[in-house]
Amino acid sequence: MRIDVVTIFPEYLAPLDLSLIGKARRDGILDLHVHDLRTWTHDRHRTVDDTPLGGGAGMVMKPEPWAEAFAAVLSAGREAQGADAHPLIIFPNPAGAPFAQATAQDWSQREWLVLACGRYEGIDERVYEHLADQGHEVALVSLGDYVLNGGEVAVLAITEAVVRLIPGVVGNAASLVEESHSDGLLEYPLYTRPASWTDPAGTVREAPPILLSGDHGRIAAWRREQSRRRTRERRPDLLPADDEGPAPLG
Ligand code: J9T
Repeated sequence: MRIDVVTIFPEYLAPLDLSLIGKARRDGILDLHVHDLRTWTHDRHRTVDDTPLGGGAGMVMKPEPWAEAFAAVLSAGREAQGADAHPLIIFPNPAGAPFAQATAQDWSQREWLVLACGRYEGIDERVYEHLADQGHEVALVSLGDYVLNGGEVAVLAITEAVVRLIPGVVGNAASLVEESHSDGLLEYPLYTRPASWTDPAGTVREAPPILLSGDHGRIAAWRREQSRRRTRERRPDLLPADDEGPAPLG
């Protein structure tokens, strides 16, 4: 997979050299290019923003550097990926559609993603219109209902969520199937040795005995019930509307 990131803070993306993502790059699974938007400014101050037309607080990112950036990045990408390569152009934005595990699954199968980091109040709307007019697929996605100072942190999160799903990036494929959100429920509680642990306050804490029983059928049923209970308590919005909860006793 090729990923291009356009930002005014290329150093913000330095963590993408680390851990599993860094290894995917060194292994040739991920071809990542980070670009400084200011490359495509032409004034002495390398200006990327201006005041909002119509008035209001803050600054808006100017369309010209973005249009030039996309022309250059898309043409370099086509050179590398082949003339018929089609990028998905992604703008992290608090007003976007929710980014979820299903989105990550979908995007992990694409050949080429271009991630564009907005700063200030946002990017001039005509940039999106222009890209769509050029026939590009454009997606605005939100990580949740809160505001960040810029798209960079969202790009780190999106890149990690997507790249770890590419075959060969996470060693144990089964761990991708079992984790939270992969089956629409939250993950069950996890335990490791020692089975009996005395915490620093002196309290003895036992792992659930069923996990030591060796009965894989009962363990699977217990975990499923724990997942359902946890999801009901913390994220009822993830459960089907007709979910009844545990059967009453007696
Ligand atoms: C500037 O970008 C944001 O503030 C942002 C991006 C993606 N998701 C959010 N919830 C916020």
